[in-house]
Amino acid sequence: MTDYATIIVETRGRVGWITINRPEALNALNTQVCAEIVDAATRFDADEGIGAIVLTGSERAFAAGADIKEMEAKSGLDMLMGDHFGGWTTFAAVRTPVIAAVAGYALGGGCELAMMCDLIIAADTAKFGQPEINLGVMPGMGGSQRLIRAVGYYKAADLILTGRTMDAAEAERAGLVSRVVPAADLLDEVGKVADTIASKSLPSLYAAKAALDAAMETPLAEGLRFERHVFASLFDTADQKEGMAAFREKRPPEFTNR
Ligand code: CO8
Repeated sequence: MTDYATIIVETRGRVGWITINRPEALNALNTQVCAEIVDAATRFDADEGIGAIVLTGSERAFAAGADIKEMEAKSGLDMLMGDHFGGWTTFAAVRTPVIAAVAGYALGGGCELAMMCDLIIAADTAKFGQPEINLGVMPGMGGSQRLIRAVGYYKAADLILTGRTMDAAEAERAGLVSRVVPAADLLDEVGKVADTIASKSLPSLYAAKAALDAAMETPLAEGLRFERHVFASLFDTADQKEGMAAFREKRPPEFTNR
C-alpha cells in the first residue's frame, strides 16, 4: 500500500514524514488512517536510509481522536473482533525513533497516538486530553496506561475522569511533551530535531529506543540488565569504533550504520 488517501508521506534527507490529512474530520483516526499510518511507518522502519520519522497533522489538529462516527454504532463484539487496536501495537513497536509534531487538538486517540511516539514536540497552540468520558466511554488506545507513565497518577486521573483538555504549557509542566515551540516554527524545529536524531548511528538509535521502551515495561533490575547487554552489543559495531575515534581525533564522526 503506497497510494494513501488519508496521509501524506514524504522523505526529506534521512527523515520520513507522515502528515495526517483528513481536514474534514480534524484528522479523526478511522480504520483507514490507522492502516495507512502503520503501513507508512513500517515501510520507513524497514528502510536503512531513514533514521527518524515525524508524525504530524494540521495547524488545527494533530488528531481529534478516534473517529466517533465510525465507532458509534459498533457493539462490544465488533470492537473486539475488528482488531481496531492491533495496528497500533505495530506502530508503537517500530525501531526508528518517531517524533510527534503536535499543533491544535491531540484528543482521545490523538493524544494516545502522540504517546506512542518517542518525542512529543508541541506548538504553543496544542491541546491535549482524554475526553472519552464525555462520550460515555474511556480511553481505549493506551491512554489509561501511557498517560499515567507520562504525567503520574493524579494528573492522568484528572484528565481521564473529567475529560478536560490541557494546553501546551500545562502539558510541558506535566512532562507529557518534550518541548513547546511557537506554532509558526513547529515544523522547522521538529525538522531540526529529526535531522539531529537521524544523523546518529542507526544501531545505537535502535538500541537506545529499545532500552527506553524497556524502562516503561520492566522492573528496574531487569531494565538495567537489558541496558547493560544492549550497551555492550554496540561495541561490536563499526560505528562505536568510528564515534570514539572521531572524539579522540577531534572531528565529527562518519557513521555507516554498521
Ligand atoms: N470523530 C469524528 N469526527 C470528528 C471528530 C472525531 N473524533 N472530531 C471532530 N470531528 C468532526 C466533526 O464532527 C466536524 O464534522 P462536521 O463538520 O461534518 O460536523 C468536524 O470534524 C469539525 O469539528 P467541530 O465542528 O466539532 O470543530 P470545533 O472546532 O467546533 O471543535 C473539537 C473541535 C473540540 C475537537 C470537537 O470536534 C470535539 O470535541 N471532537 C471530539 C473529540 C473527542 O471526543 N475525541 C475522543 C474520541 S474517542 C477516542 O478517541 C477513543 C480512542 C480509543 C478507540 C480505539 C478504537 C479504534
